[in-house]
Amino acid sequence: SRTKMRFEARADLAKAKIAKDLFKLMATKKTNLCIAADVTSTDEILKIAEVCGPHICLLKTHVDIIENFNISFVQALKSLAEKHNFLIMEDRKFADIGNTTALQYANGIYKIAEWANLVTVHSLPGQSIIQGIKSVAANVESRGVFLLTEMSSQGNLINDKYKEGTIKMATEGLDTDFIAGIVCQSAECFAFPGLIQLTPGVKIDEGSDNLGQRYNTPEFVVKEKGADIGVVGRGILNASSIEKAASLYRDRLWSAYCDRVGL
Ligand code: 5FU
Repeated sequence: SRTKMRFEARADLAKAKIAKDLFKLMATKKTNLCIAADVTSTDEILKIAEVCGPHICLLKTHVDIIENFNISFVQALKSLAEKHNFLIMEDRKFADIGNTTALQYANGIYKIAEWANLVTVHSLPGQSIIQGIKSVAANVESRGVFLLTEMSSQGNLINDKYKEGTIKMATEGLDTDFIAGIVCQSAECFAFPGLIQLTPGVKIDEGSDNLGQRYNTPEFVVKEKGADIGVVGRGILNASSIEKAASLYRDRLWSAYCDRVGL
């Protein structure tokens, strides 16, 4: 099964160039930690990127929570991504028709297409949402999307039929060369080894928050649930030292991956 394969071998099977690059980056840098930089000032995000950069494969943003967004922030974040060798994902969870999504991706204040290597997308509107994003991606080789087939939140409405349709879109659709992976909670979601499983809801102290978020440990999500990349937000951001916490999560997630593939 895909969960027993090493990232290097899976890179060869990936259809999206950006997925190949991310698999290789993880294998070389020895990290499968994605930090969710959910803070509201550009300074705080840049500090997270500088301090945690050496430990992560991916930095995930919610750009619309930033209070003082500006273009020099984007330049600074891009240079830190280059310096520390990580990719940037904007967790926008697009969910509109292709034309509107294309405008939201490339235009407005944020111009996400210019700086985010990866974006998250709901499959709800159908194939046209992927086509819309792809149509305005300047360089298709350095861009890609993750489709959601499961959410970590309590009581979400995604059912089996929706999941199956989404996986079909990711593996048999028109734009498989632009789909890097799947955001989900379990290995059963898909079988194709060329897609990357990104799993949020990761915390050393399991449990939940008071707004429906549910957490599992790094070992559980990687070994039992097939996560290739674990997303950690508050588990790191609320620690007294974010640098130490990032290092700890990195070690726990990477050791779990090594155990899983027999490294
Ligand atoms: F698609 C999903 C999902 O199913 N659950 C999530 O929690 C995305 N997320 C994101 O991961 C969410 O928007 C946060 O940015 C992050 C989790 O942050 P936490 O602080 O670790 O709970």
